[in-house]
Amino acid sequence: TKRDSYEEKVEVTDNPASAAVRLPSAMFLYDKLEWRDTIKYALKKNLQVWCWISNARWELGQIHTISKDYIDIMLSNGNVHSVSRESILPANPHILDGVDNLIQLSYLNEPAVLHNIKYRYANDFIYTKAGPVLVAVNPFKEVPLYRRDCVIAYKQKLKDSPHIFATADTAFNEMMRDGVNQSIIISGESGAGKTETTKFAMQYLADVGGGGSIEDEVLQTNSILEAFGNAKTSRNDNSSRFSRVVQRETGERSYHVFYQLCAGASCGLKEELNLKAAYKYEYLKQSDCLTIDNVDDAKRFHVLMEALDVIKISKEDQKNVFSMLAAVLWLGNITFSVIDNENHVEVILGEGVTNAAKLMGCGVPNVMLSLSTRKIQAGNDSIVQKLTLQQAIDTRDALAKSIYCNLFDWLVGQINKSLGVGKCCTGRSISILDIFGFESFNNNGFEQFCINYANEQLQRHFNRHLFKLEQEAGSKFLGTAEKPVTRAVENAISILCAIWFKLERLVTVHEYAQDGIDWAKVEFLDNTDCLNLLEKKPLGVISLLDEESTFPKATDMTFANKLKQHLAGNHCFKGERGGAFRISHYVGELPQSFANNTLQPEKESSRFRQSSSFDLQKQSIVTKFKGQLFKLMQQLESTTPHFIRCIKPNSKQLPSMYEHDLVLQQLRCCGVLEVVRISRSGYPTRMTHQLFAERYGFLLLQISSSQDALSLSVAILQQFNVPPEMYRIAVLEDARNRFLQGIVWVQKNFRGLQARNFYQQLRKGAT
Ligand code: AD9
Ligand code: MG
Repeated sequence: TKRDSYEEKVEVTDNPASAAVRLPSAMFLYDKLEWRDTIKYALKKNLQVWCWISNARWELGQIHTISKDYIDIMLSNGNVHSVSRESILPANPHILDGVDNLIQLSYLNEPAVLHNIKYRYANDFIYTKAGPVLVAVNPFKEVPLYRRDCVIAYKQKLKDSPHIFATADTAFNEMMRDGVNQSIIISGESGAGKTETTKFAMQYLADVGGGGSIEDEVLQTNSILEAFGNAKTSRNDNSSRFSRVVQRETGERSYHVFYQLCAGASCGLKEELNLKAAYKYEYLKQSDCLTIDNVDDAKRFHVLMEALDVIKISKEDQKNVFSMLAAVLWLGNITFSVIDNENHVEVILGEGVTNAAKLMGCGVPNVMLSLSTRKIQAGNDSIVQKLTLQQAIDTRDALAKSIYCNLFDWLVGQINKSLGVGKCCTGRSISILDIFGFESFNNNGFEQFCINYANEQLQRHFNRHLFKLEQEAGSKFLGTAEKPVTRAVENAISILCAIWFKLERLVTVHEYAQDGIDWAKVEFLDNTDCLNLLEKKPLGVISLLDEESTFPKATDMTFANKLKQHLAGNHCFKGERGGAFRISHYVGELPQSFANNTLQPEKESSRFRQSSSFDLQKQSIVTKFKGQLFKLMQQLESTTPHFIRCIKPNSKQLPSMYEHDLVLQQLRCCGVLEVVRISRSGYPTRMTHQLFAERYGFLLLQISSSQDALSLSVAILQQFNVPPEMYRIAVLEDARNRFLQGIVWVQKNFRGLQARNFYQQLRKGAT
């Protein structure tokens, strides 16, 4: 490309130290200087300067000339555009194309980040670090990154490029070294690759953690969890889902296991369960989608049965599991007839109710009564009330969901029992959380409400961990001059980590002060107000939803009015517009539709709770969800987190396709850009004096008499008015090298206590 050919042409002859330099390196420095002066300087030196120009989408251009108000940019097609200074952003030099970690970019702007991720993705490097966060772009094809040799390479530290194995390895080592539980938190939107990433993390951990039969068992659990927990949606053929047993969008499927059972059960099993083909069941046929391309449900059923064997679920229990699945399917075929002009109903006696009753082990009359009436407690008496058609349908569906939910919980319990969870000798763990990211569709219902609420909590965890801890460590360091690293460092490796840690903190704090970015600015990331809006008692969205769902006459509009009345004061509540209320989430304003959506699931569940016949669910869905989320957050708080953000490169689920806007929106959604900005303020560019002098020496206006690399470097920095603190990094780099050499020397010559004494001395020396 043009840039390549340009670089070939650059020859720098006015400084011997720069003989090897072939790059328009002025760009490296010009974000530290007045931009126009820098460009002028570079142009005077005949250097080409590249920038991003906002032209429908970001396009790379070359700065041609610069006048008082405009800058002329030449695009790749040769056209020259006159633009204002504000509409361009600096581009990174070619040498930084595809860096491993985004913090290494000299210019950190959206087009630069997008370009870097795209560049790597095009070369099948689907992983990139964004400071401490791992970004994983879904390749939508098989990539040769997960073979056993790759596991071994990471295990033996022969490789350290960004990879899910590297992250899993770090978690494992930190658990072993510090004795602290770890968590790997994987988020991203539907189809971004969270579950696949989870499986690769499990593959790696199962290998380092033991291998052999445990590994097999752990990996087999995936087919069980996926059969019962995953379904085809419009965004992902194998989407991890919940609550879709009774209803879903056209073109989507219910949980895989139902279709697998119908397709793969033996003749004997089919007879026992009175099982029919999938299209005979209302719950399955309603969405007009019974199969998935390239997926053989019958074959998957056999894989599932093998996995159930591996985790030692007895044949009898397996049959009970299948009976419950068949019971759910038959429940869906139960119909009602209206018996009076108040719309009260009776269950129609047909194969639906007889089969469901048989499979559930109940009498047919009992089931018929339970689905068409409810008992209400009035003082000491209980009154039996007939249900209307809608109430009866809701009760039937709620029972089906509840059976499925209990079955799923039971299975998870069995899996844990079989894997001996909790019986591990050290009692330490690595938790992997595979969780949907923020979602916003045209029509955001109750499901999106819960998803976005969970993400808001996770975002707080993320912010707290990355920003607040950074801030605390920084102020401690500044305030007391005490070393931020207090943990006793036992071996050479952790001493090394400690020094790096200190280095990061030191520079971070300095940078913030230097650039006038006070910590308060980072506070805008704080999402406490949004969480208050959602969960404050008694006047938060959740409490109000809870309350409203118990009123039989409540409608979406009464709920809307209640929200308006009580929440108008919170700036995250954006009021009602077009049949939706809006919540200002961490990632922006997201509409929350009313229409039969938000209130409806709660009303359904409330009715179900009031019915004494099936007293399976005691809490409202949202309260239960809140409780589960609270527990999850508590569990996460006690771990060292490792964050992975999965990115979907296109919405077509196709390989080699990169949609800029889609990627950008996801990067913004998961706060990657902020993380990089914050992490980058630790100035990650680390170069030896020699390299620095070689790279930038030719920029010196006055040829220095000294040939010593450090003096040359300092002269360059001074010429460009780079503040003196900027090259403290170089001094520490030296200290690091000396220190590393020292460690090697000690390791070669000493052991035990003696070695430890030397390490202490080395540490003091390096400090
Ligand atoms: V959902 O929120 O559960 O709907 P996920 O979990 O984020 O979603 P999933 O892991 O299921 O997405 O990935 C979707 C599909 O992308 C998979 O079925 C694979 O076909 C594909 N994928 C994802 N990651 C990889 C990968 N590392 N290598 C190859 C991948 N294919
Ligand atoms: Mg998933």
